Amino acid sequence: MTHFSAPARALVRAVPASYARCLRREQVAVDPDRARAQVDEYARVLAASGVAVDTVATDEACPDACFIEDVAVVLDATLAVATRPGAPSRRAEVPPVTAALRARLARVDALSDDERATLDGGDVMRVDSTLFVGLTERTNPAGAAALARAARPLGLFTVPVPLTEGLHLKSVMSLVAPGLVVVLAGAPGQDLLRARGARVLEVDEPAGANVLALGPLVLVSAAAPRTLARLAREPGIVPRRIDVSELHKGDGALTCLSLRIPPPGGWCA
Ligand code: CIR
Repeated sequence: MTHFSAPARALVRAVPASYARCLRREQVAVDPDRARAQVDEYARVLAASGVAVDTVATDEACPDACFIEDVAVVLDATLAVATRPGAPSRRAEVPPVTAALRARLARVDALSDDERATLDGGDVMRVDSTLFVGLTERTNPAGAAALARAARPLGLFTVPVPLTEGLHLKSVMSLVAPGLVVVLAGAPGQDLLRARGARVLEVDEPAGANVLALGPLVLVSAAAPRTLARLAREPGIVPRRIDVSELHKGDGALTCLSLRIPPPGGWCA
């Protein structure tokens, strides 16, 4: 069985000027330049923590391109699954990222031949040998079932988590460390997490529910100071604050800004 690890590599994608037209549930104004600077800083923090960061060229025709996590699921150091994003406007993001993954992994599989199957990477949360998959506006049961088929040969068990609110599963919960998950208070699925042996830390800040675990170092949004303080009390966790406010306006958070590749024999958040 593979072990939890910091990523060896990460792919990021710069913010296009068209980010001003990104999908978002509240039509607040977004500033692409500010968002770009925040993604650049995010990439610098990953690199400073020892992750080899590669940038996939961005595309002005894809306003949401910086949310690269949604277009693939990296299952281990050898295999990724390219997704079929639930939002049709995001499907053109998939081919260039698939090509970048093909240059770095032995295999990148397509999700499914069934064109009705949709899956966003933001709906997939790995906790040890379980993949929790949000059933949301973006990910449907056929998409979750296709991922389950791809993951089963690796010994990964898939648990669907029906959600009625929140964009993605990882908008309301994310891995902190092996067996430890932060969850937005009141979010569904907590019983499913506990049934699979996970410990749940409830947080009361929406931006605190999406943290990025890079080994003991855990990135926490600057919009979630109470979550940062709570994680600082967890043994073995080193939380670090990072400002992604302009990405929050586009319904994004920390995990969605990169695709992480573990070292051989490892898995990562
Ligand atoms: C979208 O609506 O698809 C983007 N504006 C935000 C995607 C955020 N992705 C993620 O949390 N994994």
